[in-house]
Amino acid sequence: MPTQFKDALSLIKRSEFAHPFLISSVLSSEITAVIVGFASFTSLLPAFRWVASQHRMATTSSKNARKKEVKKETGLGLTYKKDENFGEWYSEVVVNSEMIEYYDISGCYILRPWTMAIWETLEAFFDLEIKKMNVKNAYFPLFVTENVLQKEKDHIEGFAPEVAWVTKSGQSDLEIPIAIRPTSETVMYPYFSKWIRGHRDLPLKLNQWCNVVRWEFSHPTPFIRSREFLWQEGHTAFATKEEADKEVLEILELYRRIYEEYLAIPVIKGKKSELEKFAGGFYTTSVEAFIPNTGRGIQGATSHCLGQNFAKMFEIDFENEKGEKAKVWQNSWAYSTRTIGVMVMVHGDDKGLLLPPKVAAVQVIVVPVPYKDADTQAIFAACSSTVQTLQAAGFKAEHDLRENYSPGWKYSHWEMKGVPLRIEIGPKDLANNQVRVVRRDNGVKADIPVASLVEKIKDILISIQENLFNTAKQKRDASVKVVQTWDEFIAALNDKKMILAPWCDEEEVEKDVKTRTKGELGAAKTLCTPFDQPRLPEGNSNFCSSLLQSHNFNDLIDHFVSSDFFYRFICLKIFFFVFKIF
Ligand code: 86X
Repeated sequence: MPTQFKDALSLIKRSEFAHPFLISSVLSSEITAVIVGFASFTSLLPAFRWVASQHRMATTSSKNARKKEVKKETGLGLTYKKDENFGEWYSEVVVNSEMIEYYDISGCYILRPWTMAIWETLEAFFDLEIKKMNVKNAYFPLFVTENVLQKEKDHIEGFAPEVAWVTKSGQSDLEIPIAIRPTSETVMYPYFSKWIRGHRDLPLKLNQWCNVVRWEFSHPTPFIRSREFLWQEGHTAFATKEEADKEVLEILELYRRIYEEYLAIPVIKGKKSELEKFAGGFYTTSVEAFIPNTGRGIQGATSHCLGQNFAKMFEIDFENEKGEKAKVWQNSWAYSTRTIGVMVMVHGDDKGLLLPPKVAAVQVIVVPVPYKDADTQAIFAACSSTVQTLQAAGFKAEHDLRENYSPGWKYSHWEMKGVPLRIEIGPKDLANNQVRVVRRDNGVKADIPVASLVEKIKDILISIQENLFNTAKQKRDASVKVVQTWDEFIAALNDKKMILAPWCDEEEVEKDVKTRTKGELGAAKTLCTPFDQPRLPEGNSNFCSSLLQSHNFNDLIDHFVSSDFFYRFICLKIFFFVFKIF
């Protein structure tokens, strides 16, 4: 391992989701198929009971262990700190905030209501927007036969070990095993071929909200890498390349809005390199986010132009206006529940989850603070009327009137769950006709007159949403390093930076960077060529040659110097970004 990576690696080793791209081949030969059996419900009952009892045993013993641990620490808080043990912190936050419950199949997680509320908010936004674009929802089957799946051999080949198969029904083998969809190109496109005849059948724009299964072998992480996940997959067909190109960017803009406007996470829009694009497609665009704690970029969502590759394989032809036979131009695009994992990682802190108001299931939690001799009933009534006023004004407000928990316990509980704003109502507030508000993002407290409740709460929630985005952007921007030489590149990589590096768009250079940065846990890879290219400093004509010289690409320099140059971003072990020089 190159010594310059020792530091970075020690950081990575402590982080649980850091391994992924690196050890993917280690286990892949062990299991190549998943067997799922069907059986009648009654014959399965004893098995269900057994699973249930095992599960109770497991959760009870781990609960006891956890109780002890937590007690030792803060009473109700987290055992791990975000900056000290990011991987453990993440697992603890998603569970303690009641987003995720672990399941007895590795890589599969229960998405609890606190998670699903966020997913549904994103879904409602995206679904409305694509309907404005005249995309229609459909639903295609979960299963696909081997024949159909293999139809598109080239792109399936690399993915084959991830495909899960159903091979049995009860005790008997199925005549032909059927695969569970890892993505739906092969499921849908035979029907695109059937449904598209003439130019009047175009464009065909379908989307489906569904689950997919990819039996990954690298370290599973809730939301970020799970074996079953939820997504939307859009699949569209056009008569012309121009229409397809336009849609790719329209969808990418919706993905940017999901991250920036809803999840308060800054992303970089750009184009994937040939090496990193979806192999079956023509070109791939993406939004890329950054996780400061790991120093890694993470692909947020992708919008592909498939060109006519799939049209050739699946014979998706149409008669154009001139009466000639032509092939359609296709796109596909997806975002998944990974969005939620990125949100947890970017905004969460040592108190737990931190939800942007726009996606929070509860935006305002109202907690009564009854002192000994106070009029508890009046305080409870004030809490109820506060909730009513806020709900009537369109806010997601709830109260926590449970009498068996102290106000302090409730504060920690709702902080752990990431509720952006807390309202406390005690005797003094009642007397002054005010409420006390406490922000989850910065802990700032204020007293608000009941008369101006709605406007004030609105302003504060907007301010929290903005603050989360600005804070995340500051951290992201501070993690971007523009490099000029290979030495700077390596230094920045070890410093957990996302790197903006010049690149000539040559695959050899990209592969060479991968080889040179390879350690036990992986290598740097390109993230994208950002569409927004930075203004370059004056007199940078040596920029690329400097990188290339120290890179031992002397033989290529003449060629590169005479061709277009690009700036690229490179990020710790995994990514580089590309900036084009004009
Ligand atoms: C790539 C490509 C594409 C539609 C999208 O990114 C947007 C929505 N699909 C997905 N991909 C695979 O094609 C794939 C195929 C198999 Cl068989 C697999 F097991 C895993 C896969 N993972 C990704």
